[in-house]
Amino acid sequence: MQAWTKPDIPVVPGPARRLRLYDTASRGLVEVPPTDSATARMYVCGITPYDATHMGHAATYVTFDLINRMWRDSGYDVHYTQNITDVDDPLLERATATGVEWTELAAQEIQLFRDDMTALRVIPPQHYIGVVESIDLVSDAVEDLRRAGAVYSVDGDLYFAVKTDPLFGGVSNYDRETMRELFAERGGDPDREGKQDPLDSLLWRHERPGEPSWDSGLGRGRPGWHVECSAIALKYLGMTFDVQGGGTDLIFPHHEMSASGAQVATGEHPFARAYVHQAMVGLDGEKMSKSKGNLVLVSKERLAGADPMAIRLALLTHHYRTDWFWMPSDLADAQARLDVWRGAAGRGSGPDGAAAVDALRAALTNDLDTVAALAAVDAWAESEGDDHEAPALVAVAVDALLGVKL
Ligand code: 5CA
Ligand code: ZN
Repeated sequence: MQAWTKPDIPVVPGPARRLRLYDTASRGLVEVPPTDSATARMYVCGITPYDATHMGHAATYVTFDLINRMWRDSGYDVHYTQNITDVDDPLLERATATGVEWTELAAQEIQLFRDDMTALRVIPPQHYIGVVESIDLVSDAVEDLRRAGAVYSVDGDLYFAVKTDPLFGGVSNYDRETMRELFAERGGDPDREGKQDPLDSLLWRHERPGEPSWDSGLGRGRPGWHVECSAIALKYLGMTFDVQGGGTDLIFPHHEMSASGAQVATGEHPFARAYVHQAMVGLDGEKMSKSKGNLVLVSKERLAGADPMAIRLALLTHHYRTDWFWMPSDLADAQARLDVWRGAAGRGSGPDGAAAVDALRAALTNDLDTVAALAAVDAWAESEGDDHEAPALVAVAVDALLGVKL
């Protein structure tokens, strides 16, 4: 699938710093990629295209964009893959409810997402991969699991037996009770009769009347959710890539299951060196979600005249590991900050530019501390100085590292 337009990414003078990120699996900070690697590999779970990009999605993709930018600043060759869940229950349900062809709905929403990402200056993945274009890849991945003895059938639907992975549970660290609850909440079927373990997850859904399906060696049907991400990540990045990313709502079951499936299929581990999760953005006291409909949409704000750079700055105001609620005043506050920064970047001189850039790098490489990063730029913008190169230098760093074009 075609991704979107790549923004210009200027090179920032001065020494880069090594990025440390919080890893959900080991519950601590890790440095990725390893020091002897020239490449950095990242997989971020993409959208299910049945509604427009909301601020929660945007926060997620901007967070992983910062990782991409910090790695590039360090000179890594970044390999970035993102999927699109362009066939799944919620998409099919929405298409039926609104009387739109499911393929049409997906195509529209994917295009809107591309436009939003372009406006927000998010660097596109090299591999932007839909499930519909990956049916053979996914069915081959299920075959690999079958050869590993990890697959069984319930009335023609194929399931992954979690007991075949001795490391199952190692991504989320949740206890079984929590896993069961979250599994039921997030698309799983713990109570289905005939399963060997309530947590076993669907790999291949046998064809149903009125649903799209494809021929495969597994019989006619369509892929389950988790195996799509393990199959796409393994093909385009390979095992033991650096960062597996998404929102905290994907920790379990999605990232747990994708990692397990890949580990059992390959006999290797870990799936990813770090599992990085964006906290939830909400509205009016609840998680922003397409199913609840409590959305602030990037495209709507853009149409209403919001500067995409102010939207991006509003998202960066919060640390990615803190849940937060979108407030009506957020955009105006971000616009005011952007105006101050733009004014400061347009001056003839300012305080020490190299020091400001180093403060920015120090904050961002410290587990993407955007709160400290924004404070560093504020402090620079609000003071006077006689460094004539500083305004241009800081503008370049804010563009390359924060993705905010002044
Ligand atoms: N297609 C799957 C992943 S394979 C999916 O979760 N799609 S999604 O459209 O529901 O979400 C897209 C991305 O946005 C995911 O990484 C998800 O974790 C993240 N996300 C969804 N809602 C929020 C929210 N309210 N706050 C922050 N991130 C969110
Ligand atoms: Zn995914």
